[in-house]
Amino acid sequence: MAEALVGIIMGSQSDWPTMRHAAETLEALGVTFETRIVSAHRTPDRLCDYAKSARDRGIKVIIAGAGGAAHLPGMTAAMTPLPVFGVPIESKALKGMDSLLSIAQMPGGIPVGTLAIGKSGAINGGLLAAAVLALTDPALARRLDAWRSRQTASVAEIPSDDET
Ligand code: RP5
Repeated sequence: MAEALVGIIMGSQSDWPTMRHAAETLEALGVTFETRIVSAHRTPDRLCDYAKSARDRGIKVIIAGAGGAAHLPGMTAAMTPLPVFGVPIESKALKGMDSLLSIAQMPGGIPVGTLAIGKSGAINGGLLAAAVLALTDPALARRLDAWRSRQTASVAEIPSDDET
């Protein structure tokens, strides 16, 4: 199997219904990825191992989804020089505002590219990771262009009464 270029990590199994949209986006673009549950709080040693080994294992970009006190993207970024994109998971209590602020408000020096809360953020995390890889992969750049063209073509000009 081809080596994974993108690491999709998440704090919990409960994040997967959101993070699978990042995986599906990468799959549609023909980008190899791996998925792991890595909790900053419950499995801190797994997080250290993952973040510290990612670059040497060939990973180029990490997409990290977490909810609530969402330390996973920031702690991952602290332990790897790879680009890290954070996806705030929509939490029950605060609708993901807690996740968003935890991920976005990094101190200067350790960047995390923060995406939208929930599904949109996961999709865009996949697209951003692909865009980074496309800088040095012309075939992927063409696939990304085609993906955008298909999206543009799918938008109707006139609204329809059809609810489906
Ligand atoms: C975070 O806590 C996870 O990223 C998840 O979004 C949230 C809740 O986790 P569970 O209690 O559902 O496992 O670490």
